[in-house]
Amino acid sequence: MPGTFDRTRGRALTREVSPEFVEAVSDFFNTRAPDYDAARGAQEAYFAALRAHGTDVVTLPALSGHPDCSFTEDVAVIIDDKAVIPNLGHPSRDGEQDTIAEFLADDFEIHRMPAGATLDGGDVVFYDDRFLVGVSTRTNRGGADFLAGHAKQAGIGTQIFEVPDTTLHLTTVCSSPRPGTMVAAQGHLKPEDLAFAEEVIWVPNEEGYAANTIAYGDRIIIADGYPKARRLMLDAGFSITTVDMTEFREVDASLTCLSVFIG
Ligand code: CIR
Repeated sequence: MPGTFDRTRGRALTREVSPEFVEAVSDFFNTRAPDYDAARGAQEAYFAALRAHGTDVVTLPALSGHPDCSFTEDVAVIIDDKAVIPNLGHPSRDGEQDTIAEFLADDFEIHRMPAGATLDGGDVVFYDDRFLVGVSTRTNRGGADFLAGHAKQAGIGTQIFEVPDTTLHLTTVCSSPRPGTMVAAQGHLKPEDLAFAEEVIWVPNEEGYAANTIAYGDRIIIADGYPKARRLMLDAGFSITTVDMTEFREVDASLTCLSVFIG
C-alpha cells in the first residue's frame, strides 16, 4: 500500500561474520573480546530462526578488512523499489556498501548519498506510515534528510529523533513489532517521543537490549536472556522465539542489524 511501510519479510540479505570479528567496533557493551566461532554459530541459529518464519536468507561472503561486515542492516534502507545506500557513520565501515549495492542493483534502483551525509540503517525504525530516524554519532542531519527525501517520494513520513548518548543506534532501544505498537527501552526514550504510537511496551532499562525485535505478525524474535521483556511481550499477545545474541551484543549489535529485509 502506498504511504505505508511494507512489513513483508520474504527475503533477507545477510553476510557471513568476518574472520576479523574480534576487531569489530565496540563502544558501548565491550566486556570482553568477541569470539568468532561463537558468533558464527549464533549467526547460523539466527538464520534458522528467520527461515523458520518463512524468510529466504541470502548470505554474501565475509568482506576482507571489514570486521563489522555482517551487520547488513546498516548498509541499505529499502523503500519500495529503491535501495538507499548510505555513507556509514564509522570510518572503519566505509567500503561495506559496494558489494551490497551491487547485489541489490538487480532488483532495486540504487541511490547513494552525497558526500558529507552519513547514516547507519540501524538508526532507521519503520512504524506504519513513517520512518523514525535517529540523529546519532553515526547518522547526521544530512543523512536523515536524504532518507526523508526518498521516503517522502514514496508517501512515507519521517520523524527525527535525537539518539541519546546512552546508546549507539535508534534500533538498539526501540522497534515496532506490529502496526500501532512500539517496544521501547526505559531510560533511553521518553514517553513523549513515542506519543504517536497507540501502544508502547516499555521494557525495563536493564533489559533494554530486548526492545529490538523482528516481527512476523504476532510472532516475534527477540534476544535470549531477557525474561522480564519476554514476559511483557507475551502479555501483549506475542508468541516468541529467542536467539542468543551474546557475541554480537559485545560489539554493540542488535538482533535486527544482522539482516536487511529486501522483499
Ligand atoms: C558498529 O559499531 O558499527 C558495529 N560494531 C555494530 C553495528 C550494529 N548495527 C546495528 O545494530 N544496526
